[in-house]
Amino acid sequence: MTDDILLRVDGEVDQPAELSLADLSAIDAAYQVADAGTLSPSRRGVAVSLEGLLLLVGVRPSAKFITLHASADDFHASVPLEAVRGQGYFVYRLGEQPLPASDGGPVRFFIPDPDACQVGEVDECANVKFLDHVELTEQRGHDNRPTDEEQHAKLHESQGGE
Ligand SMILES: Nc1nc2c(c(=O)[nH]1)N[C@H]1C(S)=C(S)[C@@H](COP(=O)(O)O)O[C@H]1N2
Ligand SMILES: [Mo]
Repeated sequence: MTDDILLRVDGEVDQPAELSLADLSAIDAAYQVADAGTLSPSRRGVAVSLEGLLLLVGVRPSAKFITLHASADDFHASVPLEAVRGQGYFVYRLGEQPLPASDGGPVRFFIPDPDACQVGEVDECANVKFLDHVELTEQRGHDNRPTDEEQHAKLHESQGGE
């Protein structure tokens, strides 16, 4: 395992953190999911729950929104924390390596059963790939998810279509 920083977590937390693959792997086993395929059949890799991460950084009661930043392709989603607590995961590892980019790695946020894109706040678009920064805030943060079907179709086209 390398010591490269995969994920920065900051904002309304007691202990802002810069987490490597080893750091994420060291989160208590109670919060780890050894095979993301058990969350959703088409997924693979090791995941850690949002709860596990929030505990690690000491999330403050003032944190009302979670903003998921992917600087790699400038994609950002901000959702009410309550809406994803208990159902969000970070898939971060495949074997001893970070999750491959083909799976949305090195880290991807994953809600196993989201609404379809644009239908709800916690939609498939919020399953942010190439995640490198998680921010907990009092107010909604940066969110540039597509807001209409045309933008959404373009986004999917730019990623090889789906
Ligand atoms: N960084 C990043 N994450 C992203 C997107 C994106 O364009 N960039 N697209 C979103 C959309 S619209 C969808 S439907 C899902 C698709 O993820 P999948 O290909 O793993 O199913 O990723 C979401 N996460
Ligand atoms: Mo999508």
